[in-house]
Amino acid sequence: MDGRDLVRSVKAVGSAGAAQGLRTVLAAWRRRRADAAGLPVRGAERARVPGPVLAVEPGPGGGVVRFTRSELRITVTVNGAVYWGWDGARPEPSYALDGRAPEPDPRAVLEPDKDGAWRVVAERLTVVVSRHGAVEVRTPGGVTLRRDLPPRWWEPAGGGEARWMQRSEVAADARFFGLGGRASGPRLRDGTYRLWNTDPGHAFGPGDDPLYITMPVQMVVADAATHLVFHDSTWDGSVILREGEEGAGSGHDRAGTSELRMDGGPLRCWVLVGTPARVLHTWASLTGAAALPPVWALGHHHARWGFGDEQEVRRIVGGYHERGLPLDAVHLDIDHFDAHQVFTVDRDRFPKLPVLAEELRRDGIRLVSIVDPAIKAAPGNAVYDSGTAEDAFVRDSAGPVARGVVWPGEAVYPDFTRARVRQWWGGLYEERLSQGFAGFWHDMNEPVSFTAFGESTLPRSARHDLEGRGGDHREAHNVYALGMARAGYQGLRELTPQERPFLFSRSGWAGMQRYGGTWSGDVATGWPGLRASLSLVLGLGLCGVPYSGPDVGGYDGSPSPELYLRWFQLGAYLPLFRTHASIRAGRREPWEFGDEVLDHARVALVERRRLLPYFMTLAHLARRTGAPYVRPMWWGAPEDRALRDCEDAFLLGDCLLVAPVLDPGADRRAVQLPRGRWYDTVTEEAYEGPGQVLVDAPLSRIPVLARAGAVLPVRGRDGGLELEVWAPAPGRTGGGLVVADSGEGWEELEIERYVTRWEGKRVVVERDGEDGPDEPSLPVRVRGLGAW
Ligand code: MIG
Repeated sequence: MDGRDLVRSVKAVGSAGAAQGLRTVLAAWRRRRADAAGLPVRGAERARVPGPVLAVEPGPGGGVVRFTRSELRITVTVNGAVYWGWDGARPEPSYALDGRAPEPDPRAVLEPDKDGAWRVVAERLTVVVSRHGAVEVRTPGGVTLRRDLPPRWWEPAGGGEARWMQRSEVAADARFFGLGGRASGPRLRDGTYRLWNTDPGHAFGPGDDPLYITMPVQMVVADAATHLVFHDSTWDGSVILREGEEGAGSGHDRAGTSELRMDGGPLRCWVLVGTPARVLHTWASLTGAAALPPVWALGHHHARWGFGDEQEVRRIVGGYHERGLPLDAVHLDIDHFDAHQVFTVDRDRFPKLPVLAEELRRDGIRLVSIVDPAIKAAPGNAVYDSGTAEDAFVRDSAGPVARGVVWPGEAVYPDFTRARVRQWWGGLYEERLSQGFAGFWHDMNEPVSFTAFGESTLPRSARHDLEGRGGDHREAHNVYALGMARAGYQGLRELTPQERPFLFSRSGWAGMQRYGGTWSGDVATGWPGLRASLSLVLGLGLCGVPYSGPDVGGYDGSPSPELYLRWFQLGAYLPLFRTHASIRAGRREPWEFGDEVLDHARVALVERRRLLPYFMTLAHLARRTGAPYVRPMWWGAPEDRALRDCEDAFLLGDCLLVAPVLDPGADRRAVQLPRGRWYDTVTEEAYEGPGQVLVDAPLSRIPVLARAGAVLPVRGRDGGLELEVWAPAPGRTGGGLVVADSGEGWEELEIERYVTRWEGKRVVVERDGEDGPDEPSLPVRVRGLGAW
């Protein structure tokens, strides 16, 4: 036990009582004992590399290249992705893939290359496999995007899981993004990034890594092209990144490197090449479309750990109403449970939850419930009893059900890697629905078990079903939350087939977007935490998870009025817009920071409501194209180096550029503009990109710029849909997409295309139809004309 562990155990004692503190000490010992008995001992290991090539066996979309000590299976699939697996690994089974891997592309063939190498030529890329097993991905023009050196395995002499390592080189100008939710990004600088979903156990800042969602997904952006690489292994590991360096024309560039070290799992990977939009589209076709949120989930949410009782919830909602502040959802945390037990209600403090829910619903406000996976290990607890009857819980390697410690005390964990358990768990949401809840907030699913020392999770030796294959927590840990999300989503689909499930989850893995979104987790209150919030949302979006947002105001402590406001203003332009804080933190209601903050927060809330149809459209586009709502500045121009390094602003869809204030004391800020004309959406002043400009950022607002020619759907004063059109630059045209969704149900809606152009001194807008352009049926408001 080191000093940090001690502090942690003392904190656990202090925060949850002496009994709980004692439990965490016991749990830590138990965990250590379980792993000492249940994990294979790492004895002598044998290192192995593929060795020289022996033969090839062409097959659909590529084939198999045999080396003396391994074989490499390569397949180019019809969606333009390339897959390869060492030791003959196949793409399935996989927790990331949405169903089956796509079909091989019959046009891609394995053929001899120079020097005993082999290659597969496909439409969007060429893969070259060297004589010793280096794998290069090249653009059709022949530029190398990525060179994976021959891998190396370490095999336990007595058999068992092999560790492996693979080192890759990328262009000297390349930048790394992704790897799940990282607080220090979005650009991932030199360092080690671990792949093990982790609750840091305290409010985190940019220096904390790893966090709740890790994914072996890297987005690599370079002059020649963008590519995404996904190593499909759920095991613990780490990625060591080093950006390259350009020799300023001397010809002595140093390549960027990425080294992946994994404790196990197949050595297999997917590489997707193209523009950022193309790459994420392909990624979505592999891992599944993002769940479509109901429109209310795109509004404003207010949460807190510790509302305490129904009266307090009414007081908060009343506070929003009295001050004319739009509110769409209220979240109840674990304090509304009976003694912290999931799927129960404290009837003393929340005696009539369904009535409260109904009242709120009449005012257009939904109730969202937290859901923790761990169940109090106590006969008489209905969920424990039914789970025991189902044999639903994770077991120790020695046989008995594994126990951890969470808020309700000693707890057991459903094994979400078993289909039957997911089915059982999904049914439990019926109790939540009967209490009036409309949305679900999955927490503590890394999963967490409080321990006085060692890792705060289940023993690595704990057994999981892994869809019948059998395995332990080393393999199941990173996909625990993914399985929980799948179970919840599927359960809700069955319980309320007419409705779109709304679910977001703290932990997850590649493919989690199929079931919902996520949030920052316990981001530390402070300016660095504000910056980390944006990093998380951007990075997750580039891993295919488009819906997320921070705890506005930060999770702990008390933000200054200025920090709170700047966080609120940023949050208003992120997919999940939620104020939330710890039971030990200060208030987060917009009126708790003085009248000036209240007025400015109201403006942000009203603007968010006005933009709801635009957010809804972005949700549909995310689902259909894989493009996140919140995109890095380089989205449309990855070759623009200044944009590639811009981390303090983002594009919201195609139409808007948001430049949040991330530092105290600012009343203007520099913005790095992509090419074209951009209008300040408040002053309508026009700026010309590319290049850097200074824009006003008074306390009353953060700069939001609209792209010249943009057409976006907004809510008009009467609540109806309206088109906001920004005048195209002189001689230019523009356009935009609209999905007119009322926000409920499953109807497959059309994507409406609008185009705009100058006609003499007038800006005209037309709807692009099959039979040619048409008058738009929606009211149109043209802006940006004053700039002339
Ligand atoms: O150990 O449910 O990240 O949002 O308020 C803390 C109480 C458990 C952590 C979540 C946070 C939530 C809190 N939870």
